[in-house]
Amino acid sequence: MLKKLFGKMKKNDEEKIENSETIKGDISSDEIIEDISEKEEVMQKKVNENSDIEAENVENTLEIEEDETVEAEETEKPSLNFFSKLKSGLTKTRKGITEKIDSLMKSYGKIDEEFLEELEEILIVSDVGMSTTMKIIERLREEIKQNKLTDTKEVRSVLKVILEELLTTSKENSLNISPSPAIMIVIGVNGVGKTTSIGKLGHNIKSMGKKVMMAAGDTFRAAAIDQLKVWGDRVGVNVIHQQEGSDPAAIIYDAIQSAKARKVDVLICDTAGRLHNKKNLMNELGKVFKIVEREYPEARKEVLLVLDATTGQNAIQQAKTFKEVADITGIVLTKLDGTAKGGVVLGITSELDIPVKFIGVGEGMNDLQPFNAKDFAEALLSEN
Ligand SMILES: Nc1nc2c(ncn2[C@@H]2O[C@H](COP(=O)(O)OP(=O)(O)O)[C@@H](O)[C@H]2O)c(=O)[nH]1
Ligand SMILES: [Mg+2]
Repeated sequence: MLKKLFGKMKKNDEEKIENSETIKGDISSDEIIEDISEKEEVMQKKVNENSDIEAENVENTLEIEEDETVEAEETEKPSLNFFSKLKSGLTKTRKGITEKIDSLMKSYGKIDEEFLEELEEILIVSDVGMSTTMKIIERLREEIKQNKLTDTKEVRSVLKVILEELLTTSKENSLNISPSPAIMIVIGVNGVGKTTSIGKLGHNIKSMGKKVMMAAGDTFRAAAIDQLKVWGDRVGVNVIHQQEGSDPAAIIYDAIQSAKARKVDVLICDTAGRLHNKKNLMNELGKVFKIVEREYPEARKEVLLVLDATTGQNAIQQAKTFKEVADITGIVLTKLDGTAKGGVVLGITSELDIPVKFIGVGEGMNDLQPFNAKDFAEALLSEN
């Protein structure tokens, strides 16, 4: 379904979260969000230029936006095919890894110790991570020995296979949402791209012919609720929301009842990333998971952790923390288009054994791709 990818839609300017929150206490001591926490949060509330969102904000009642009022409005033009889109989304990472490997191959010709050391360095610098880099080099040495490789040109195809192996986890990397109903809880620290990914996922799943509903479980700020509503309008999906400051678990409860009544196939729930420490995180998410277990035992469950690729190794730290408090079924790795640190995908899959299910390669509704290990390795290492 995503094979049919269209051109980028124009960048949404209704709300730009430049930065994110700091998680304090246990989590910050792990320097989880070092990069993003240093910045101030800048919100540009342009959402309500020609809408009545302000008025809606003060209402206490549960609101549901009707399908008919929310037909997708963006016009999209067909453009690159799936694979070239993946490659172009990875441009910066490819520059960091592929181009360096290319010139390394050219300057060496023959495989020797020095060549392998330089290759190791390229991988580490590209945020693949130390232990994963070691695994790759070790596997490469085995292959070189076994197949008696001597020419550096032969390394590329061997490396592709090794990367593909590493990117393949023991777990399923397609979404577990069929048969209906299904519920998806989307978690992650602030600013990583949860709400945006929910919008894209909603669009994606809706285009599979399923009935989708979203729940605005990040109640910390009105702007976060509005942002999801804007996405709901854009992709033509109902959004269950309450006012700012409401209990997230109560919204998920309402959303589940509504999803049942309306025979929704997939309910996608946003959550707040503004959780001050591990205990808090556990409490907040724990309440949500409890409601889901109690109210929707028949639903298939996906717990998707959203990670921002631009944070490199910090993303792995975040994943480790969230893994302690939630049974994560998959990762959505965002902003791969904006970083040369795409190598972090390798670290995530090999160190955590959690499958990356989707990657974000832009801000538009079509800029979310299902992750495929073979395509990714190919896109990363193919020439030009
Ligand atoms: N370039 C790029 N930007 C993204 C991507 N995913 C999200 N963003 C942007 O990241 C910012 C934060 O996203 P948001 O969904 O609000 O994060 P949340 O706080 O986790 O809900 C927004 O400006 C998004 O447009 C992506 O894949 N690529
Ligand atoms: Mg959000």
